Amino acid sequence: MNLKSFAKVCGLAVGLAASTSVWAIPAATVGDVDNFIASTLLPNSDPVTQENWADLQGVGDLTFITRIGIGEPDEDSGLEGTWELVDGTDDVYALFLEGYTPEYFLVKTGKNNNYPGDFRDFLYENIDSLGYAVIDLSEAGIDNIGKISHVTLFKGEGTVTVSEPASLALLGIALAGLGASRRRRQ
Ligand SMILES: [Ca+2]
Repeated sequence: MNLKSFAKVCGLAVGLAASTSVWAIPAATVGDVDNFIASTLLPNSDPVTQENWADLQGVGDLTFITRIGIGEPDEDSGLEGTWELVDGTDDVYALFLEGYTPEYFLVKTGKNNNYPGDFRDFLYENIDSLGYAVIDLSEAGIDNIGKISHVTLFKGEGTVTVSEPASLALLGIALAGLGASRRRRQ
């Protein structure tokens, strides 16, 4: 075998390895299946369009965080992820959310021919392990995992994060102020 054909065989081997991009991951690592909320067919995949629709699904006012590309990096965030089959299942998949812990996420797919309506936008509430999106394909009506193009992450409405020490300090300042104003009045 000459060098050129050896390089070709190597290239083929790398290509095969890359195409089997689904690996099994333990359920204990990724947590429970996240709550499927609603699906639709949006006119485009703009995050603003997605957020406006998500806001109407009874989950409060969501805020766009970022987007993770599947199979290729997202053009804006540069983030890329891979779905992994959850051990012991045949259609539950998990995606590591690149260190983000969103309360909600939207899965954007290509055509879903096997399901009525051909919905391509699927909204989930993120539960249990917030670092992973875990979805049941048949529950939502997604033909196969390879059809997912990207996942959009959202912050929930009730997540104004004030830490305990900070809120106690604020309460302390407020009480001190109240005390001071009472003393001035006397
Ligand atoms: Ca989760």
